[in-house]
Amino acid sequence: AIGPAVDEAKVTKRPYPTYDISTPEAKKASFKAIIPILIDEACEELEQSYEVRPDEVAWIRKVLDYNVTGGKMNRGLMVVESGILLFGDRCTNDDLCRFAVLGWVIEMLQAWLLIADDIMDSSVTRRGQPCWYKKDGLGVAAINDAFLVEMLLFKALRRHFGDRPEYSRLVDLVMETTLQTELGQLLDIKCDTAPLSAFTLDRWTAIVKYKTAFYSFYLPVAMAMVCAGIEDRSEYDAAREILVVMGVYFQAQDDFLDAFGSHEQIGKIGTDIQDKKCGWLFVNAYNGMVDAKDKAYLDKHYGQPTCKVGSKPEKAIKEIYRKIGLEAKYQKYEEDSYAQIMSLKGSAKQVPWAVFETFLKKVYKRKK
Ligand code: GPP
Ligand code: MG
Ligand code: MG
Ligand code: MG
Repeated sequence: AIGPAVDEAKVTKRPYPTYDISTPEAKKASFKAIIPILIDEACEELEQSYEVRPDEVAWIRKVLDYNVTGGKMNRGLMVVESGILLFGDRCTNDDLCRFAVLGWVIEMLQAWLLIADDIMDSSVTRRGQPCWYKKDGLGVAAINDAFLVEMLLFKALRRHFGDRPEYSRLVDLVMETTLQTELGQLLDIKCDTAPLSAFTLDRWTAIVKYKTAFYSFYLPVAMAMVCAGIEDRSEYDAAREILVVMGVYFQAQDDFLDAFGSHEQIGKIGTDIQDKKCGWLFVNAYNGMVDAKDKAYLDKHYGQPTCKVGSKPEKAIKEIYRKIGLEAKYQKYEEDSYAQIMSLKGSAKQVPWAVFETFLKKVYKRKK
């Protein structure tokens, strides 16, 4: 389909490579082999249809190289895993490559969200290197790069799915999921001006369900379900219920690791205490675990200018977290989440349980 805005006939789609899924290593390598193709196609299209000059094309290539690759790729790989399990024997090489394209579409979504999130959170490092906005003093100009990656994700989707029946559903799914994520982010950043008394477990759950669970867990599986032609609303509802529990658990891990993970392992320096985040650790500590003295300390310092990363009050707050036994509470929470997820086995009829099990295996008790 040729849109009214630009002449897309000029853009050639690269042929798909052979996608080897015979071993876990081959699966990962095959997935990784798709992103250079998408980046090349994007750069070619920008040059040919949008008159983007060589220097700016090179810039956009750098934005994509720096921000889209280098993550754990859990979300992207899960589209392929789900697709393989849903398609079974009818899965062709082209199907596999298309699942991988969708996987990279999520990784691109993640890339632009993280560029923006790191600005909002005043973070310094990501994936073991400077956050994009911190690189070479880029600063707020990084916002436009985030927007560009967002729109290039839709170009990749259009290029690879534009003539397919599932195209409009995929676009709708990505847009809805982006809105959900932004609404979660809104709740997250509004904590900045909210009183600590508003930091309840309910608020935390609402934040993380929206800012993380939908795009990280529901989206990869739902994309594969759309490709498989699943039409029943109830199937999407059942899958969503399971995947949201997993996503909420995943963000609890992220919040835990923000304070207790090593920088080397998580590739970033935690900013939640400095940023006054409504995180899992704070919410649990503040609501019922701390005594009056520690509560007063949190009231005085949590998210205050006295509490920058590496400062004494920031360290003291982590010490309070340790002292009151939050680590044990977190381990209990891990076990409970696992049990809750397992109790939902069988609720989705057309999606094999192996899809959820594979996802759970990738994240359960993770340390990075
Ligand atoms: C993770 O929160 C949430 C996101 C990355 C969603 C961002 C949404 C936007 C609309 C920009 P986090 O800040 O705890 O993640 P991290 O610890 O990786 O910085
Ligand atoms: Mg952040
Ligand atoms: Mg954030
Ligand atoms: Mg975090």
